[in-house]
Amino acid sequence: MSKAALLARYERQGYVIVPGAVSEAVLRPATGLLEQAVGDLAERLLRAGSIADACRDSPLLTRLADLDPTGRLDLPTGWGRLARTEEFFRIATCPAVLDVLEALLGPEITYLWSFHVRCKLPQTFAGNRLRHLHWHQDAQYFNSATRIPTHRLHIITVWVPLVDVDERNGCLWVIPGSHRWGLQDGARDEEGNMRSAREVIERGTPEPLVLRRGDLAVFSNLTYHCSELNRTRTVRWNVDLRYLPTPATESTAETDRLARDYLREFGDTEGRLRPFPVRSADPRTVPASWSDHVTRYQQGKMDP
Ligand SMILES: O=C(O)CCC(=O)C(=O)O
Repeated sequence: MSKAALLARYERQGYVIVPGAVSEAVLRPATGLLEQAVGDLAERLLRAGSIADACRDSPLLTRLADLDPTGRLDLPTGWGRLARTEEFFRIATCPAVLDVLEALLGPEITYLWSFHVRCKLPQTFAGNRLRHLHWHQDAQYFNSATRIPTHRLHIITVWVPLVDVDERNGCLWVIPGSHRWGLQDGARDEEGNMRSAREVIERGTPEPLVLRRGDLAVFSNLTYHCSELNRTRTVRWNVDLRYLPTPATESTAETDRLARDYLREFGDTEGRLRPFPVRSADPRTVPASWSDHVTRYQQGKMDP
């Protein structure tokens, strides 16, 4: 699809799907890291006597679920620390992702360290915070975490499936056109997940984002989305990443001013995880590699 067609579709729907955007060469190292992390967890649980079998032959798609056939353990659903690694950095900065973002955000793009590496466990699992994520706008999260009215900024989420996803294993759903409704009221529920104050599905027709590994789902901070139960025995793995246009330093435009405040505040709250440019007409501002990024933007304070 041309850049203009991508932008037109995104502006109409509030989201786009980009099939086959990310190659195995980019995805494979990150998946390998996850396999290793799940393997380490399995060995720890085995040593602690919490499980009977480390399921060493199980693939990433099922291993966590296989470890705990009765779903009684409180297995982790967030693996975000892994995102602070070269393997996941390569997904966040891969040209295929940035080309899509350039079509939607323009040529100056900043990566926000607002990322998740998530697994949605089968619905029967205890302590599964990702079991059912209710309808929300990402701006509802950003606004509740900062003083800045971030819904006036254009922040994009890139949702990268690491396994094929559909209605059975808890894919994302979106409400096309909901990005034009403006910011809606919402609050965190008892599990810390955002929930909208009003029933939103009456206002639109939800669509499932059926994706294969390598595809991308890209949506705005105002687009309503949710994910439902994983009704399979497999584990739904994904990464989600966030970006915004880099504000012009000298500009007095309101969005540039808000974005500068937001980035300053974001940097303060996250400390080590300072947002950084991933694409620019001035390539000197963009880290050329993971180690360049660590040196220039993490000030040597990386301690995942
Ligand atoms: O991955 C999910 O199930 C939900 C993700 C989500 O809400 C997000 O990426 O903003």
